[in-house]
Amino acid sequence: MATKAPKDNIDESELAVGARKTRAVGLPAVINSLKISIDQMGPVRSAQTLLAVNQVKGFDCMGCAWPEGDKRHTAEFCENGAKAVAEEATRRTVPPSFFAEHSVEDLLTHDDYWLGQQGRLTHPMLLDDGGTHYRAVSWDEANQVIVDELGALDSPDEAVFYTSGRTSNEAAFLYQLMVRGIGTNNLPDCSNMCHESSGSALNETLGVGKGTVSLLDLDTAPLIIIAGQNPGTNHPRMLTSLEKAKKNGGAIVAINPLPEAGLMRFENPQNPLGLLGTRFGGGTALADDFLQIRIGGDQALFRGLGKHLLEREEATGTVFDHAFIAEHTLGLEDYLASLRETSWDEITTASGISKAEITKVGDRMIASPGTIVCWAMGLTQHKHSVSTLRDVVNVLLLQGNVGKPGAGVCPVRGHSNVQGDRTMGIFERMPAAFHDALDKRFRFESPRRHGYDTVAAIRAMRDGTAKVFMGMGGNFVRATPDTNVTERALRNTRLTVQVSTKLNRSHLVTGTRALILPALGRTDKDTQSGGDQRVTVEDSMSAVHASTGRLKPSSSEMRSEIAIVCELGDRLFAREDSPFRNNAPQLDWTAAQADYRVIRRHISAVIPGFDDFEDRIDKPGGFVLPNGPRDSRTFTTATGKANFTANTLEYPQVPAGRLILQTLRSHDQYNTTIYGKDDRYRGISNGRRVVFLSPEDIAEAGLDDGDMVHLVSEWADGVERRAEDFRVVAYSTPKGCAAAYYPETNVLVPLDSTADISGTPTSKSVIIRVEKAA
Ligand SMILES: Nc1nc2c(c(=O)[nH]1)N[C@H]1C(S)=C(S)[C@@H](COP(=O)(O)OP(=O)(O)OC[C@H]3O[C@@H](n4cnc5c(=O)[nH]c(N)nc54)[C@H](O)[C@@H]3O)O[C@H]1N2
Ligand SMILES: Nc1nc2c(c(=O)[nH]1)N[C@H]1C(S)=C(S)[C@@H](COP(=O)(O)OP(=O)(O)OC[C@H]3O[C@@H](n4cnc5c(=O)[nH]c(N)nc54)[C@H](O)[C@@H]3O)O[C@H]1N2
Ligand SMILES: [Mo]
Repeated sequence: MATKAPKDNIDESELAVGARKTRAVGLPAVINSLKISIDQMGPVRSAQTLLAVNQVKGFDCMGCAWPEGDKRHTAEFCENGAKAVAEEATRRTVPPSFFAEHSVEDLLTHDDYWLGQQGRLTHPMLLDDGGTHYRAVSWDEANQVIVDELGALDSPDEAVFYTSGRTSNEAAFLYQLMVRGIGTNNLPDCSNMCHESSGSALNETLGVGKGTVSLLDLDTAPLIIIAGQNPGTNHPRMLTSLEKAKKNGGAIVAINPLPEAGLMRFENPQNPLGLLGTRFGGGTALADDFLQIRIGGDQALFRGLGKHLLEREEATGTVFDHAFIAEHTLGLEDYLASLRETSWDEITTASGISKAEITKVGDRMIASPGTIVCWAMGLTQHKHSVSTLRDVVNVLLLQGNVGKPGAGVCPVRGHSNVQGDRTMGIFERMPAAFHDALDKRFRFESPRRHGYDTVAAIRAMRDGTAKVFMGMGGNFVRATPDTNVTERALRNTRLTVQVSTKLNRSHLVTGTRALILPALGRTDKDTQSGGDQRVTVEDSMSAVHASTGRLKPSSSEMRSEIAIVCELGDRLFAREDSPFRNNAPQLDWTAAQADYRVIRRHISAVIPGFDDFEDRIDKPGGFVLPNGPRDSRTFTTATGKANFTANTLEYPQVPAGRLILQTLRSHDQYNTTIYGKDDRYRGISNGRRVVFLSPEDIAEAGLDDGDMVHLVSEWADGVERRAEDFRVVAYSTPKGCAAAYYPETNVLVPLDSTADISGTPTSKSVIIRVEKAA
């Protein structure tokens, strides 16, 4: 079957470009979220659902991983959380009749927006070998297909099991157990494309792959540096914390190539003055300093901050926290040598930021009793992301900014349970201690060879060494890099299985056979034979709490992710004819499905920090997992100390006439789910195929604002990757630095262009040239 670009059905003739906004939230946000909610759910269901978001007895918002405060507002959600909820709780459905009407080939001509708008998946659907349409099947038949294909593999490593970060702790725990029971660690996840670089850098330097701050630290921080993150769109509830920090006298520094509205000024819709703010020009000014950095220049910038701290320390002797350094760290001298070797010239060239601006921020750090650095994809999706983040940690360690109030590292997570999924063992290379505990509890031998991460999984499918793909949520084909290569890779498999809530392109780019398994989401009531169930999630600050859905599912054929895994587990391991009976994990899958408390007891036994799990999630707000650096300045690294590191300074080298492109999110999307075609804060409406360029670059390329262009990515393998028909938008971004939306531009990200050590695709640094469309 030929791959038709979904572009065929895209009409962007109404695309309009208006003024960029200089502030976030306020009244338009409330109106926009209500409109989308009522369109999708109707007024009654909207009120029912939105009032239960993030409430103690309600469900956890699947919009992002930002934590909830102790005192909850009646409406503890944000515009984009409301959109995420509406997207899931929609009354629209995609029943079997829909698939009878639309062939797969027909569906392939529609874009992500159209596909997502069709509604919730309601029945297990099978695409037969050579079939043109999906047809409804029973759960029994669907499971049999999976069991047969897995049973027929020459090695369990020929199967790949992806996870997206919405999966609950309970589902994730059983899913990894099932996969390891089959005999493989091929557990790639969305984290491989997201915060893997953070985990790599933090584990090595601090001994935990997670953040070391609490919400209280953030609210009371004297200085917050936010690098490579757009909280106004992607973590709107973080703005409430930033507003509190400002009111408490804290300062904020934003480091970003773009002047993102949410970093500049905030009007809180949960505060009456915030609502009025839009009309009266009020709200809270957020960033005290905005450093408009070149894409990929952050390592140099943090090197500059370290260099300034060193120079002031040498002059005054009062900058470093000598007691902390002596007691808790190793490697200072090598790091200081790397600072001395780096010239200010190189720092300013690489970052595009003047020495005066850098030293001003450095002086803020020197004057501040504590500093928090927050970051997201702008720091993690570059070739040199791990060394960039090591240099972030270095600067913080100089002043002992870990494990004291108002200080620390804050990698701001994406998916609402991506951090919890990792805690539960969704990782292709878990440490030996985890395997030991798992093996002991379930009396089997889990495989110890490392599995594939996301990029390795694509290579294996492309090369024919992986033959079965299963996705627990997510939209693998659209989220991953090098779209054409990835599509070929999936088409090369024997079976693709997608456990999903909504229709997406991963259901259409399939193996020889394909299954869609319709799952319950966070908002749905989950009733099993043991009664109504709740699940748990872990937020960005390591707080674990319960989530209970309340809406009646749109179809009785939908199943919880846990039920799906348990049923499969039972078939794979526990029956007379089960293909993986030898060395099967000893678990009563049926009992686990009936009552999720059983699963939580297993989790308590295997994973540290989950003692008295059930009791502790009865408490409002749940409980916080132990964190050595935060709680007691304990660093369980290889050396037993927090490690300074000496890194080679890197930054993107862009050939003449070329630009560096970052691929980012609009305000109306959730990763590959497109809620609408506006990007309000950046002034875009009714379209997504835009490329933001600096006025200087537009002039140099002989283009005009509004021209249509093709984006061509150039990479070491000599392959030209093209994304066509984008409209040029003149925008405030450093010269040489372009921006366009993901996932339309994933086709430009080469599969083999990955971050050193973490393997994350370099989605924020793609070298391109811009061709004027004929
Ligand atoms: N509404 C909504 N919420 C979401 C998501 C969503 O799609 N929609 N996605 C969720 C997920 S999975 C994630 S991971 C997070 C993502 O949250 P973000 O990381 O905020 O998402 P991006 O849109 O990728 O934005 C990256 C930011 O980094 C900046 N940037 C790009 N390159 C550089 C650089 O080299 N240096 C610096 N300093 N900055 C740079 C960009 O200008 C942009 O502001 O959000 C989560 N929340
Ligand atoms: N170019 C570029 N590529 C990127 C990025 C980038 O910035 N630039 N960002 C990367 C990042 S940070 C991430 S996290 C990945 C995201 O990658 P994914 O997590 O794979 O993608 P999503 O778009 O979040 O997945 C959406 C789909 O998940 C399903 N879904 C939603 N809720 C549920 C649920 O509760 N259960 C189940 N079973 N299914 C559900 C729906 O069917 C929906 O279509 O993309 C990465 N790709
Ligand atoms: Mo993410």
